[in-house]
Amino acid sequence: MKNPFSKKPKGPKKPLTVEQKISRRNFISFGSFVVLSGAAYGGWKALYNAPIEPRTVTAGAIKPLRRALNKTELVFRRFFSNNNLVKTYPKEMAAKNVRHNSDIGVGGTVDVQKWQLQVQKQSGEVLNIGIDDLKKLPKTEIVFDFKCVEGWDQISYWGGVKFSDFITHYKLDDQTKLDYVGMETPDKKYYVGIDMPSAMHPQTLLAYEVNEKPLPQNHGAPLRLIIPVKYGIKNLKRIGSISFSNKRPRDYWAEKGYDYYSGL
Ligand SMILES: Nc1nc2c(c(=O)[nH]1)N[C@H]1C(S)=C(S)[C@@H](COP(=O)(O)O)O[C@H]1N2
Ligand SMILES: [Mo]
Repeated sequence: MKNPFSKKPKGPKKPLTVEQKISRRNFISFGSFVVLSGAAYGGWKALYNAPIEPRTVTAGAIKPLRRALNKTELVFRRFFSNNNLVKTYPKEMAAKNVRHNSDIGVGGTVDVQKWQLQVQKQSGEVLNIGIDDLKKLPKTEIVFDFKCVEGWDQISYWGGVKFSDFITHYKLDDQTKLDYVGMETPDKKYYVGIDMPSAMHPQTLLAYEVNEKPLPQNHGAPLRLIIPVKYGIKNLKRIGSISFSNKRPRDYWAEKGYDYYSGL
């Protein structure tokens, strides 16, 4: 029986002419060009139209580009939300000569008695708090391994007021319903944004002492942030102001490409 699928009767293939070959190549390469550009355009469009990330996670980057990092961040957030504590050490293990590193916004000398911490509530109300007022609050101490993203770490000993005690004392509990705390040096040259759970973590301090002595100028006199669940970059020295918001506060190193969350 004759095969209904057979095409033309078999015979010697007619060789293509040069013109036919060229036009066939052109067709193929132009066709591939169209298909590939379509794919590229489609890919670009998919990214372009991709949703911005969920609220509180990273700084409005396009979602697919940040998916892996966000997953890590969310995993660690869950980890920290049950208040896991950073490892602490006996006082004797703390460095006597505490390493000093980087002084953006810590130029000149602060007059500790004139210095005031400016607390900016979201309502616009501002509290001005002197260092002696903060020293009257219950004191908390911590000895932990301070880690800098540049690769060094050092066990150091800090004292001050727990951030969450400070919140309670100044009746700022409503502010902690917001997603972020922002802190800036008095001259606004160094600034950090901290997610609220990390700020409220029981080991986070507004520190005014190192090795049981008032903070020296180069360690951020009279008040600095000690936040053991984060890398050194977030431990802002010489706090001038504290604010609260749902929008990510500006962050010096995040603006330069470092991870905003910067958790350990
Ligand atoms: N105001 C201010 N705070 C800062 C910095 C800075 O440059 N300016 N550097 C940060 C970095 S990168 C680190 S590792 C620690 C270093 O703190 P130390 O000098 O007390 O060791 O401070 C952090 N806080
Ligand atoms: Mo650092």
